[in-house]
Amino acid sequence: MARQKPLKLYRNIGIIAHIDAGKTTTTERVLYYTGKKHQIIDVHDTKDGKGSTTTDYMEQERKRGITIQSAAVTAEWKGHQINVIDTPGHVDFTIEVNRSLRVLDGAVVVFDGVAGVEPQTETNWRLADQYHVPRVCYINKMDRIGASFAHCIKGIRERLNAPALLCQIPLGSSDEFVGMADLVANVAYIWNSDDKDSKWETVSFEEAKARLKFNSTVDTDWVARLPALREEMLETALAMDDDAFGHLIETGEHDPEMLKKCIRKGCVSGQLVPVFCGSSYKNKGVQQLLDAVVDYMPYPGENGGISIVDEDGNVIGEQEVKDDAPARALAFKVINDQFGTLTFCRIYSGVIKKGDTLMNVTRGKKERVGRIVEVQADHTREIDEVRAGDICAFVSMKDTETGDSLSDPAHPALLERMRFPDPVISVSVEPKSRNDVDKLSTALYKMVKADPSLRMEVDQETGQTVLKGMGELHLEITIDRMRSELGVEANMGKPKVSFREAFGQTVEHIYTHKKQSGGSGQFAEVKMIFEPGEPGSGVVFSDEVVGGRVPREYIPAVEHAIKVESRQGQVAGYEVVDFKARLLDGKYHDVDSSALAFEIAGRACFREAQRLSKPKLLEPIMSLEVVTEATYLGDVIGDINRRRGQITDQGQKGTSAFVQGFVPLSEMFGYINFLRSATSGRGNFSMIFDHYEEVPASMVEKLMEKESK
Ligand SMILES: Nc1nc2c(ncn2[C@@H]2O[C@H](COP(=O)(O)OP(=O)(O)OP(=O)(O)O)[C@@H](O)[C@H]2O)c(=O)[nH]1
Ligand SMILES: [Mg+2]
Repeated sequence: MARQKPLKLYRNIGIIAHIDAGKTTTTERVLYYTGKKHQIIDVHDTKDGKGSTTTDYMEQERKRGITIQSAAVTAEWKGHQINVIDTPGHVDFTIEVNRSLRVLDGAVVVFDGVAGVEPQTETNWRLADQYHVPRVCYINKMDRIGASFAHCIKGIRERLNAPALLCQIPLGSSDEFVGMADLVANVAYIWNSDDKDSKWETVSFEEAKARLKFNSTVDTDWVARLPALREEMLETALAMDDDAFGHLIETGEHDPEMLKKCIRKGCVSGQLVPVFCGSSYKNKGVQQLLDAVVDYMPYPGENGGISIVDEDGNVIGEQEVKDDAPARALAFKVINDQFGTLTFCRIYSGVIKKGDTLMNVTRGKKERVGRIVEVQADHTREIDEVRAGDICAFVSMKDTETGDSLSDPAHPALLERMRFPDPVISVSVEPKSRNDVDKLSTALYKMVKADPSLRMEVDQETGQTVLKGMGELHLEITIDRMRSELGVEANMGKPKVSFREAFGQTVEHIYTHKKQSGGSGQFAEVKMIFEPGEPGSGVVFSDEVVGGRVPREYIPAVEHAIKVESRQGQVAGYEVVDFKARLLDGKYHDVDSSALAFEIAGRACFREAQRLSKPKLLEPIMSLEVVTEATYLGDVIGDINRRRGQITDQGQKGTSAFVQGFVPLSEMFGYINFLRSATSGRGNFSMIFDHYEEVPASMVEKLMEKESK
């Protein structure tokens, strides 16, 4: 079968933002206006069980009115196929944004018109930077009291450091919000009702100025400045093309098609970030936003292909996005439920048909493509083939995990890998009933396989199963989903911080393992240097033995010993991170040496060396932002200081006050309760993992005592 739609008519986009900015509400409008859906469900209605939005269909999402998993939907707009992924804004589910951005070609970043740039907007923005994803901004909720376009733009320019290009200007705000001026088309759109089917009127700037009378002088001023703002936009946009810019300067004129081309060029290359506005809830601006997606967001491959890497992650080539090439795909999400496994993939090149065999290059295993489905939130539709640029799911793949590369077995290639965040918090998990012990570990294994930001471990001392994740909500939801999706009930212990350990200084150490009991003995000696590494450098082992003083065959045993032993450090049994272990020298015995003897020597050498290195205990430090009324700010700041926090900024945000800073996670459990009572319920906070820092020596004992309770 030939390609149904040219690649140029595809858009794969993500909707990303801080929690509650209105991503799901906007996605719901996209489905309605593109004719995919005949009614709109609002997020806040879903709690009463009246139905659910298309993308927040999971039980836990409906109950809480938040998005937890990213969900994909497809819509048609002006002859284009738009694949949209609605992502969660809550920090605990960042992995969902991470993996979506990895495979998408563009993103619509949604802002709450009152709050402007919020912490998770910043985190998601940085992720999009990392993956070079072109963006447009959509200032939503312009109908809310306190909405300020100027405040949002300031945040986009200053906090996100983004080259914002104002393509629209709101007409009014809060209950006076009636539409927007389109600086590109040089006209204004005015709605006279909030109804989802109401049409807008298109008028000139002069008419808009004559007709609209606002109570707010700020809003009136925006309308007065429209011609000047348009000039500014023209100059910035046309500067993307020397000829077009020269023509504008000489004649004061421009070609409207050329203008759109320039904005598109700037947007796709990341030199410009076009800005739009509206109120999804009041049904204003979503159709215009869809036009912007078609006009300015890249089609698959327009922004370059996908990097091909070697086993160490070094880029060794690029695969263009086209059908006429070996099949190459990246698995970005795996869902396991009672019905089986769905492996979501983005196809970068080639054509993959039902019944084909692919190579999982990451794991060196072949996978058969049984069935292929197109996913619409919680529905699937069978299809026969997929092509470059498509996003689909393969049914019942066996070994493929998130981040794996699949390719034509005759032309294997590894695609650039995804990076996953480290979990910072852990809980012990126990089955509710004794009979469920086996069922629990199988279920946990499935949850961990589906979510790369979750880890499962068995505590070597207590035998307890420990689940690690991004935050309290993440772990709670995981346990709850295990109940609703896999039918396994479990109890969760108190959440604990994932501390870490590190070498305090470089240590050289020799350990001799010698045992003579009866028959054959054991003998191994290792001389090693342990050096603390940069944060994030991981555990590196280097074999520097010369002259066979430790025979080749025993070296892997020493390396293995270090990897295993470093999982439980000498300060308090936490994982030891970021160090280099250099095996310099050693001794062996022809008869008594063995891999086991060298492993024992390696482990003991590590333990003694870490103890001698003045080891450090590290704790996760969170970046915190609290938004509340100015009167409560003093109390909030005092409390942050008491929690060993450090204030980095404070000020005014719209009508509210805010404070930002760093606080150790171990001091932050149950913070929501404090904030509620300290601010009479008028405070909000968000907290994101920032970095690990050494626990002050005076605190180590106190913290460990608290932990063991
Ligand atoms: N006034 C107003 N409220 C809105 C608008 N858009 C969304 N909301 C409301 O804001 C709340 C959050 O909306 P969602 O669409 O769930 O936000 P989200 O960005 O998907 O949130 P998460 O997925 O949980 O991060 C809901 O109560 C919406 O009804 C808007 O344009 N104006
Ligand atoms: Mg949502």
